[in-house]
Amino acid sequence: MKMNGNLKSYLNKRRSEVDRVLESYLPGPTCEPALIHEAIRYSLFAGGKRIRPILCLAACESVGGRSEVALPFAAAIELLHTYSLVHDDLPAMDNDTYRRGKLTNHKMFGEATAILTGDALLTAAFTMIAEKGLAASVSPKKVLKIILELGSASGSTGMVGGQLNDIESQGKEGLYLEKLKEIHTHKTGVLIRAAIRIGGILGGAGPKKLSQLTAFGEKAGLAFQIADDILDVEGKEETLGKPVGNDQTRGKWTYPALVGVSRAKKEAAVLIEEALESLKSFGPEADSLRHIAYYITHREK
Ligand code: GRG
Repeated sequence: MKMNGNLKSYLNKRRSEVDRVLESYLPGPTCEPALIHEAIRYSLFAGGKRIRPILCLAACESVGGRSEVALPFAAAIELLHTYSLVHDDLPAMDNDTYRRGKLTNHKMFGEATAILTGDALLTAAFTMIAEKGLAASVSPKKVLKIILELGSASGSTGMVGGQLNDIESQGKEGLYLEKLKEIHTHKTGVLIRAAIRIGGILGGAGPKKLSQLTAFGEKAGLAFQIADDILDVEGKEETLGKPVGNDQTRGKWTYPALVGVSRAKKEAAVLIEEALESLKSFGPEADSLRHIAYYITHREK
């Protein structure tokens, strides 16, 4: 199914806003040491969808907030996400050659530089939040909340823990759905949920709205990874910017491996329905968020 024109232009507009903020925040490619800044920019501006920052902005709008306020914080989430991709591609992890249609960071710059690129991106995410938080009209308490959200989502009990379980489970017997859900939720879902919660916090959500956004983020985050699993089976290499079929070759635990593509699609669709249900008390300000939920399971990359 094709994306509708309004959603496409919303995503394009938001993506260029995020890119503009990142472009002006980061040291230029000739700033010393030039190699690290070139390597950071290489992976960051390789054509990612910017879905996490866009979800953050849409969540901010959904509770009546102004997306300009959330923009620098949303952009910082992309720095952290790009670190995870650069490290995920390393020889010690997935050992990938292509990402976002280009050679992976370590293939381009060498392993040591790629490790440092990831480290620098992760550090820059928190530096950017602190720096932009100081400059913005956001209260220090909110800035601390954002740091807490992002730190706990990406650390050992969040994304890093999920990544470890993903690696440990590869090629192992005894695959079962609850375990797979747990891996997917931690590896991918928690950062997506954090992006949405951060948007909600910046938009001024009260406890009830924030917990509804959290429920939305949990469902949408898991659906995002199921869709990623399906794209590895059914996607097109030239659209995805990386080879397909990698998960199967590596003996990864995925939804299609466990329940088949058709049931995986149904599970993802049910999760999106449930995610949308969490937003039922939200007004039309949440329409962008609703449309992005639809996009999660209908995207081609
Ligand atoms: C701490 C050494 C160390 C490594 C961390 C945590 C981690 C490595 C990697 C994260 C795991 C990961 C890559 C999960 C997959 C999530 C996923 C679906 C990534 C692709 O995201 P998209 O589709 O990609 O948003 P673009 O390119 O559009 O940004």
